[in-house]
Amino acid sequence: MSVLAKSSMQKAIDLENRYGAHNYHPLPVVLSRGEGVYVWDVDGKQYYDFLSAYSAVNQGHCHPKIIGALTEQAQKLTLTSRAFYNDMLGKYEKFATEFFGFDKMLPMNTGAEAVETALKICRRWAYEVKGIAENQAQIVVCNNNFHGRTTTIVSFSNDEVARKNFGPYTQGFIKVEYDNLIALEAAFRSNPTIAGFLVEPIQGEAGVFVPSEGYLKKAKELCDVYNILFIADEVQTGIARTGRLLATCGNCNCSDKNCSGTPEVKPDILILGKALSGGAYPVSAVFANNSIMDVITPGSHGSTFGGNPIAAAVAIAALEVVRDEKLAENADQLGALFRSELNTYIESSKVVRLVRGKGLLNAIVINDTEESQKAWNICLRLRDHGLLAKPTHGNIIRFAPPLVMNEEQLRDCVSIIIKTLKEFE
Ligand code: IF1
Repeated sequence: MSVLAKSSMQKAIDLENRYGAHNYHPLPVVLSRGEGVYVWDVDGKQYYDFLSAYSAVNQGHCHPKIIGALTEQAQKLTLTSRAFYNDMLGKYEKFATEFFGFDKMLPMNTGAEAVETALKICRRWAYEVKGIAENQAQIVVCNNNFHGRTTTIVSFSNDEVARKNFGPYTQGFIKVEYDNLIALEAAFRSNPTIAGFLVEPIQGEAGVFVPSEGYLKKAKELCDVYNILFIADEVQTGIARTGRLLATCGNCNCSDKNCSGTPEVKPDILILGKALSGGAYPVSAVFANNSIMDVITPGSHGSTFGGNPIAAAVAIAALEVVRDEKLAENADQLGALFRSELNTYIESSKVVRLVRGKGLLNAIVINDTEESQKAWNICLRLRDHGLLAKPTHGNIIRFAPPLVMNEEQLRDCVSIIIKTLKEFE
């Protein structure tokens, strides 16, 4: 290669810049392969993946069982649409509803679509079951929420970057402060047309904000008192990420040893995406019991790809991996180790204010302003040292590795992170 020739990394970046819409600002690294907790760039350099595609790759990159199910199904039947039955969807629906402990599910593809689906189910339920007058139903959401990118979802976002100039906005949403039961009850009490409460069990984009102990449980109790549906968006927190099968961990029939004893909350509507496929395919779903899900009738909702045979085969395999490899338990143990090791470092750190999170969904807060470049610069150095993470806001770095990590790898990662932070002290 001549000295003037561009690196293959720069070529790949140039192509995206030239031909792709500029809706992202990626870290400058170009990946071409992944396996387990590792990814490799086009020059063959190996990294620990500490983003896991925003918690979609909980089962690790290219898990052989999931890829096996994908390729096997891809050679038999890929898509029928829902105009006909296929021989995989029913199997998947039985498996997944038993796995999470609900009567029924509605399969979609992306997280945002599943959120939209939940909102539609909730509104129908408001009119047809709760008896709210036509077009009056309100859904309560939280400040600093992140639920996706559709026009309705950005309508109730308060992130100006995600929302600005995408109006006119969808009506029917009331915002309350997250982790504030007084504000929640005040909203419920003052408005008889509220049909649902949509909430992230941990706010991811807001900076891995874990609510106070008991918040979700009490919020669900309030929902029961006011006959309001508790809608849990577990697109990011679900599927073992936070050390439990679900962060709300209702009394699902899962084999998670942490789950059976102390169920926290059973949502009325559960939204899953991302790791439902282990990152191999876009698969999302909404779960509810019959009294709610039966408001959906033929023609009222759907999707060409939702519930396709590949998605069904991939999702069954992805959930079996979570169960068989005890990923919730592993995330719980490694997460505790991660926070304890970082807390020890933080005691004498000027750069890091705190570490917070649950299971393997964690973040550190950098001692600088939200507008500062420090978190970004730290991520660049982490990359140089073989670990990929991304800032959320200017001063928060999210750490969410695949859950198939082992203790030795985690300790290696902690030492990379601490070594890097020391360069900024
Ligand atoms: C992007 C964040 C993570 C989600 C919850 C629904 C969706 C998401 C709780 C929509 C998606 C993503 C999408 C990604 C960035 C990302 C993200 F930083 F914005 F907040 F994960 F932390 N509910 N989260 O977190 O799912 O339609 O994307 O499949 O660039 O938008 P989707």
